[in-house]
Amino acid sequence: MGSIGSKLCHNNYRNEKRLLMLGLDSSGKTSVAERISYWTNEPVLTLPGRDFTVWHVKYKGHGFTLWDCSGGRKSRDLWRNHYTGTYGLVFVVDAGDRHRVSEAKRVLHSICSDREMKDVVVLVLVNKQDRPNGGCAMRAKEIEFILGMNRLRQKHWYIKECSARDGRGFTDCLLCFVPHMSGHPLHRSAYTMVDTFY
Ligand SMILES: Nc1nc2c(ncn2[C@@H]2O[C@H](COP(=O)(O)OP(=O)(O)O)[C@@H](O)[C@H]2O)c(=O)[nH]1
Ligand SMILES: [Mg+2]
Repeated sequence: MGSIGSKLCHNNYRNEKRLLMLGLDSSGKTSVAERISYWTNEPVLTLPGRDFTVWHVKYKGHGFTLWDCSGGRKSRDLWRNHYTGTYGLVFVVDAGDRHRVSEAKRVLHSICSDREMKDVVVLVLVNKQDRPNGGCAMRAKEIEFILGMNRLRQKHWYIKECSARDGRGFTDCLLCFVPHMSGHPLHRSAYTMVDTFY
């Protein structure tokens, strides 16, 4: 990790849990980060950069740093610089992009097979639910199957439908990252449940 990143993580915001927001380019990561920071209030944008942008958000008394990383092929090589010490992975998928969903699967499994990531809590956001796309936007259950979520070695993973455009699905989307909440069965069902607006 670069020196600015190190300072950010280890000095000023030592108690905050790092959430890495990853996924293919144009899946909606930046739009999702903006939605989450808007929804949690008190967002502070600390470090806008070319390869990643860091947001600080507070939720249920816990502080999180949300790292919105670029998803282009070249940028993906940089992701692993941020793996060590990561608490959670927010993996964003474009629900309308059937052509690249197998690429998304490869990328997700490659991230999750890194040993620095073996204990992270994984949240897959199936974004762009507002886009009918000929009526074939993929739903959470289908994505769960296509991505092979049950083959991840992470103990705690969740999947949630959302739309960064109209805001649906963001209520309590960070709940799984609240310590002592991950792994809770009721909590899991809240994520697989299809959310209505806001
Ligand atoms: N219809 C729709 N478009 C979205 C949604 N989220 C993001 N987009 C659009 O998808 C494109 C890529 O979004 P962006 O957040 O930049 O993706 P990133 O490359 O993953 O950071 C932009 O044109 C966004 O306006 C969504 O929920 N619905
Ligand atoms: Mg972006």
